[in-house]
Amino acid sequence: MIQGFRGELANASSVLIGTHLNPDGDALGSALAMSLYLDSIGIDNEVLCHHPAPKNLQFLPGVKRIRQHPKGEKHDLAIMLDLDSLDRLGSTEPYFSECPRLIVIDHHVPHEAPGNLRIVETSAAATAVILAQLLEAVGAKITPEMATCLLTGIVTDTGSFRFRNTNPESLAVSSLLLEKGGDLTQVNEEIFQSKQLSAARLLGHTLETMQLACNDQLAWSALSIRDFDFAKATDEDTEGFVNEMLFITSVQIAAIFREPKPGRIRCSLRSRSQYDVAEVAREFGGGGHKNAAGCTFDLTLEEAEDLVVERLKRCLASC
Ligand SMILES: [Mn+2]
Repeated sequence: MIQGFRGELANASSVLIGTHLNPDGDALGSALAMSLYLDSIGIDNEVLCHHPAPKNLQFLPGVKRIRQHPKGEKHDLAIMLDLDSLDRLGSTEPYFSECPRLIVIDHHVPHEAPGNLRIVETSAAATAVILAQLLEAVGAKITPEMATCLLTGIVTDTGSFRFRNTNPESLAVSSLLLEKGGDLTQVNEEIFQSKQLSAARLLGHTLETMQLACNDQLAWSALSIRDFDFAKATDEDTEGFVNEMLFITSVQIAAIFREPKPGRIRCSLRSRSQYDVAEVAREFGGGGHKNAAGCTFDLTLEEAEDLVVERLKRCLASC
C-alpha cells in the first residue's frame, strides 16, 4: 500500500485533491494536509470541493486554496479523501471522473469502492488518522500546519475525543501531531467556541420552543423562515442544535425541522444507541447513520413535523 502510494505519486505531475460536499473538519483537514504535503515534495496540486469551507473551518492552514472549479490544467492523478462514492463529490465529480488514476483514502464502509489504489480502514476514527500514519510511513516531514489540519480531522470526527471511536490509535496519532506542532487549543476554540451571535440567539429560540412527548423521551423543534430572518441566521448556524436536545437526560430521540428557504424543509434526527433513526430517515427518502440521520421534504413545516413526529413516536414505542 505504501509502495503503491509512492508509485502513484512518482508517476504524477499534477494532482487533483477532492472531498465530499458539506465538508467537515476531517474532509477539509485531510484534503489540505495532503495538498501541503504534495507542495513539500514539489508536486503541483489543487484542492476542489463542491462547497466552500464553513465559517468555523476558515482557520485551517491553506484554506484559501479550496476552489469549486479547477484552474484549467489537466491532472494525471486524483486523490479523494473522506468519501467513498463519486457522487458525494457533487459538482466537482466530472473533474475526478476524467482523471486517469484515482487514489481513495477513507474510513467509511465502502459501497461503490472506486479507485486504482484504495487506502481504506473502516476501523480508523478519522480519515486524518489514516493519512497521518501514511505520511509517517512515507517519511514525510509533518509541519505544524499539516499537523493542525490533521488534528482538526481527528477532533471533529471524535467529537473532541468524546465519541466511541476515541481509541488508543486516534489518541496516539493525536499525540504525534501535537509533537509535530499541531495547535489543539486553536482547533478546539475555532471549532467549538466560535459561535456566531446569530447562532446563539437561534439556539435559544430552538430550546425555548422545543416540544416534548412520550414522557419527555422525544424532543423536537421547528425553525421557520421567519425565525431565521429574525435571528439573521443561516442553516449553517443550526449545526449541533439537535444534539443540544438529545443531551437532555430524559431524551432518547431528538429532531429539528428547518425551513432556511421557503418550501424546502430539512430535518435532522439524532438518537441514543438502541434507537435507529436512519431507518426512519430512509422511509422519507433520506439516510445516514443509525444514531444520526436526516431527510428533506417539499412540504410545509407543519406537515413535515406531523409526519416525522408520528413516526418517531412509533419508533420509541417499538423498542
Ligand atoms: Mn471522516
